[in-house]
Amino acid sequence: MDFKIQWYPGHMTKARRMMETQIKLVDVVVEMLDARIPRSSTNPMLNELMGDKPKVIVLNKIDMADEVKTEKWLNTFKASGHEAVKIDCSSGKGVKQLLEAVSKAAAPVIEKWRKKGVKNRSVRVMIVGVPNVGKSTLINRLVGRNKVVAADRPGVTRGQQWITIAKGLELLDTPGILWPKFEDAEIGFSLAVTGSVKEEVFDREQAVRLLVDKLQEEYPGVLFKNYALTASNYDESEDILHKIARARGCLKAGGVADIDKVIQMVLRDFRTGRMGRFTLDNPERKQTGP
Ligand SMILES: Nc1nc2c(ncn2[C@@H]2O[C@H](COP(=O)(O)OP(=O)(O)OP(=O)(O)O)[C@@H](O)[C@H]2O)c(=O)[nH]1
Ligand SMILES: [Mg+2]
Repeated sequence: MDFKIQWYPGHMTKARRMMETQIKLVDVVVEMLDARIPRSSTNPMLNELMGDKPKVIVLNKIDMADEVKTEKWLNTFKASGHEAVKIDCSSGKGVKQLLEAVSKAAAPVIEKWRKKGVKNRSVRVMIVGVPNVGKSTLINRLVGRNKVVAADRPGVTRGQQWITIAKGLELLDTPGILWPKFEDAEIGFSLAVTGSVKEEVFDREQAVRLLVDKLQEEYPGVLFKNYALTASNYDESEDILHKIARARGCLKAGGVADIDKVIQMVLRDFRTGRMGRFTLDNPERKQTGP
C-alpha cells in the first residue's frame, strides 16, 4: 500500500518524552484502542515505557465496529495476559466493566501499599490513546457530566488534567498521541480514515480510494448495497466512486461526477457509522508491510 502522512520531525521524541513523564505518575494504565482498528491504534512504545505497571486494554467505539471481529480481538488480548474490555462511550455500555477491570488491575498495587502501611492513597490511572479515540468522552461518562472537552476531531485535549472519578480513583486525561510509524502505510491509512489524523496532513482522495479497496476486500458488496449501485464484473475504486456520484446525484455542471463531493460523503458515512459496522484490522492476520 502506498499512503503517506506529512509528519513533523521531532514529534516522536516529544510524544515519547511526554508519555514517559506521565506514566511515572500513575499506578494503572488504560490503553484505549479504536475497536475498528485495534492493531493500528496500538501504541508501539507503550509496553516498553510502562514497564511492569498493570495495563487494561479498552476497545472503544464498538458500536461502529464489526461485532465478530471485536470478540476475536478481545480474546487475542486476553490470551496475551491482559485485562481487556469493550465499551461504547456514546451510550455508556461497558463502562462499569471497565471500572471493574481497573479495580482488578489495581488490587496488587493497593495490597502493596497496605503492607507498607500506606492508607488513603488514591489509585492513579492514565488513559492513553490516539487522538479522537474517545478518552475525554470516557472521562465525562465516568464523572457523569461534561468535565473535559470532547469533540469529533483529533487534538482536542491539549494539557493534562486530573479528575477524581470515584473515591480513591483519580484519572488523568491526556492529549492523544500519534507515533510516526508511518513507514507502515497501512497503519497511517487506518488512523487517517477513522479520524485520528488531521485532514491537512494526508491526501483525502487517496485515503478514500484505499478505503473503497479495503471495504471491497473485507466486506464485499457493502458499498453496492449502501449506495444502491449495480455491480459490473470488475469494479475498481475509480468506477465505484463514479457510480456513487451518479447514484447520489453528486454531479457538476454538464453531468460530470463531482468526485470531491463523493469523497467527502464516503468518508463521512464511514466515520459516522452510517455505512455500517466495520473493523479494518484483522486479529488473525500478521501485519503487512515493512
Ligand atoms: N460512535 C461512538 N463515538 C464515540 C465513542 N466514544 C467517543 N466517541 C466520539 O468520538 C469523538 C472524539 O472523542 P474525544 O473524547 O474528544 O476523543 P479524545 O480521545 O479525547 O481525543 P483527543 O483529545 O483529540 O486526543 C467525539 O465526537 C465522541 O463523541 C463511542 O464509543 N462511539
Ligand atoms: Mg481529549
